[in-house]
Amino acid sequence: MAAHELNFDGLVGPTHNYSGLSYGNVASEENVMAVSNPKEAAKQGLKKMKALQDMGFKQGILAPHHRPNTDVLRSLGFSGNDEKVLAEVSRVSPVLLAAVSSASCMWTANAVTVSPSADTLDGKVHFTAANLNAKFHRSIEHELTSSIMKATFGDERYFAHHAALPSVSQFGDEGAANHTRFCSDYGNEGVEFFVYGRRAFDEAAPKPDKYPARQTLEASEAIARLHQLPEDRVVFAQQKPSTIDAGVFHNDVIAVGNGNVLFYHEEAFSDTEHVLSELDRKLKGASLTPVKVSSGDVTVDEVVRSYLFNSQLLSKPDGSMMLIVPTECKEVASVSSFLDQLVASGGPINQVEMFDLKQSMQNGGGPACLRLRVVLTEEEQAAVNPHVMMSDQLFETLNQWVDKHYRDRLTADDLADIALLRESEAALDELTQILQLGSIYPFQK
Ligand code: SUG
Repeated sequence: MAAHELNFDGLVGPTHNYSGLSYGNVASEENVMAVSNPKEAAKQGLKKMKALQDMGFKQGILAPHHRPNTDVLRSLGFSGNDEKVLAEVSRVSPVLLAAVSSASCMWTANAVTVSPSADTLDGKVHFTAANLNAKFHRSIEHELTSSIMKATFGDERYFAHHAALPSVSQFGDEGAANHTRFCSDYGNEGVEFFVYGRRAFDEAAPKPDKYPARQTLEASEAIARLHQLPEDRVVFAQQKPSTIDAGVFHNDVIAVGNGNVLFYHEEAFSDTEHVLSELDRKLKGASLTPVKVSSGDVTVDEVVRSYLFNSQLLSKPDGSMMLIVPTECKEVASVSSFLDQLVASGGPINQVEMFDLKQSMQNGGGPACLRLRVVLTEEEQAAVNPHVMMSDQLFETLNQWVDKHYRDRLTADDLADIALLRESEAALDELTQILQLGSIYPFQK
């Protein structure tokens, strides 16, 4: 059955800030306390979405979460009205205030794992919300993420939604950032590739020494079971632990795949030869086309600085592929010349487009972090909430909405400002009407 890939980008929320909350994510740590610009961040994201839509790709939008989340603070013992809770938490624990204020849900590659209907035994599209339990500020995302998913993909005839896995580190799950699907054509049965950082129930198994491995094999296996993926459509592989220690906190910072192409760095996986042959064997109707980058061309350190692999690899109508990369790729000389060679090489990737996503990049989120890929048949597409799909009109409306509600400067001190919380609520209330999401936020109930 004919199917397409749709990209759903996270709209950056009004509290976007730099709080250094993600140990192991180099950009997040380096930019702690930098002044953020939420208005610019939201507009940079919208610009990428619109450009892709203009190029003929199908583009959707996922709404931001309400922040600061004072209910989470109440669950931690802060009491009273919002003003009182904010004043108290900023006095006793600014880091907690930062955590409940993060706009991190913008990185929708981490929101859920999605399996298209061609891969699943019951023929439905399956979604599992990621528990994101490696970082407190992200662990508070999954409940609302599930509501937003259900408001977007609501028709139970086509879509099956699973709650996040148990919120313990043994089932640490970071969503689609460690999941890639290969196929001969989007509508055909594919092979789903799960990359994990460690085995949770085997203390002797290899794992990174310095930084946390956020995704476990046990979590990936549970998702494959929930999504009813037969063994011959699944490959599990370990990310090389040394790359996690070098700042590659998700597989999507060192590899990206689309169709039958895997664009990867030679240091990405623990056992590359085995990974490539298993993917090739399980991929039906096509052979795997690996596009390797060696350390001699680009070092792992340069990978982390440029976010070369945190790119979107998109199929063009003629079957060739385009790579959407952040402008940081231009600033790292080896990466820039590698990309020139890649386009000239006659391989499957023959076009590179750069986008300025600096506001998100300074928190370690590139083009691929900002989007969730959902492969849908035409019938399934018709069942998606049409009001979240990008259009010329929606682009205009959302830019005006950002202009009306967003600040262009935010520091750590501003997070305690009750006016910021009220501005954010007003913005999101209006957004639920624009995107026709219903009353998804607790402050609307
Ligand atoms: O989880 N950064 C995010 C970036 C997520 C990137 N996603 C993918 N690679 N798919 C994270 O580390 C930083 C927030 C701060 O420091 O304020 C942050 O959460």
